[in-house]
Amino acid sequence: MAILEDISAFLQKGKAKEVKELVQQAIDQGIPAKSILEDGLMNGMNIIGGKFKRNEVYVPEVLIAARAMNAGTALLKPHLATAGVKATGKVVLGTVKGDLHDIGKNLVRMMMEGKGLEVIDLGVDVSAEKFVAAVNEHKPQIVALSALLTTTMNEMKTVVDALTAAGIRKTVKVMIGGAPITQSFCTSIGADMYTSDAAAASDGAIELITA
Ligand code: B1M
Repeated sequence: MAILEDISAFLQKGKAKEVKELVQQAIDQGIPAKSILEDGLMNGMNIIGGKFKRNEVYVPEVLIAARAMNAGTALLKPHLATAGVKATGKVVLGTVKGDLHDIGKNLVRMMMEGKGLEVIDLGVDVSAEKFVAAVNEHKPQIVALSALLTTTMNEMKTVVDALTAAGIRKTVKVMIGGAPITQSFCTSIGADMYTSDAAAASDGAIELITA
């Protein structure tokens, strides 16, 4: 669909204003939010990611593309909320220490909120100590951790260990996700659930809360 290709193209150029306008138009045309996200916004971000890897673009270009992505996903938020199960529950969410990637985490938050969960988003570069403090303060059923770098994924184990050391590991389920994360990594660090995308994360959270 031409409009989705345009969203992808403008996102790659970091044109947040145009991305927002086109995402709104696509919503108005009745294109499903999932297609706008996956075939428009995420398509553009994946192309930028490939160019970044091949050193064809650099951090500034990726940053402005990420801003355009966040602007577009914000508009999609009410439409991504699925009409299905509404649950009550609390999740403490964050990107682990040393890691500044927040687009995937923000999608996880939106999808979880869409399921009726209260999400306390601690942001990016969140230390294990901050996660422990947030669990003590907010008493969530779930701690959800995101990491995009192979150099920061081990911080997830630090969080699991810190929860154990604080004597509160058994009070929460730990969910993890992000591009380098796998089920075997999840098992190896003693986390409770790995999911590969934001929609699966929100379904998984409901599963853990209602189990
Ligand atoms: Co970064 N970066 N980056 N980057 N960046 C990657 C991750 C990289 C793969 C690019 C590459 O080389 N191809 C690479 C990592 C390599 C590795 O570790 N093996 C990389 C690198 C190296 C770096 C820097 C080190 C670059 C540098 O400075 N030299 C640096 C590190 C900074 C830091 O964090 N300390 C860096 C910086 C940046 C920017 C700041 C410029 C920017 C981030 C801006 C922002 O987030 N606000 C950025 C971006 C945008 C990317 C790419 C291009 C896109 C990431 C993204 O947002 N994807 C990325 C390449 C790529 O992924 N193709 C790359 C879209 C998003 C929807 O997907 O976040 O994977 P994702 O989320 C998915 C799933 O993973 C999952 O759900 C989402 C889909 O529904 N998910 C969860 C995520 N969290 C979850 C939690 C869950 C469950 C599912 O449960 C709790």
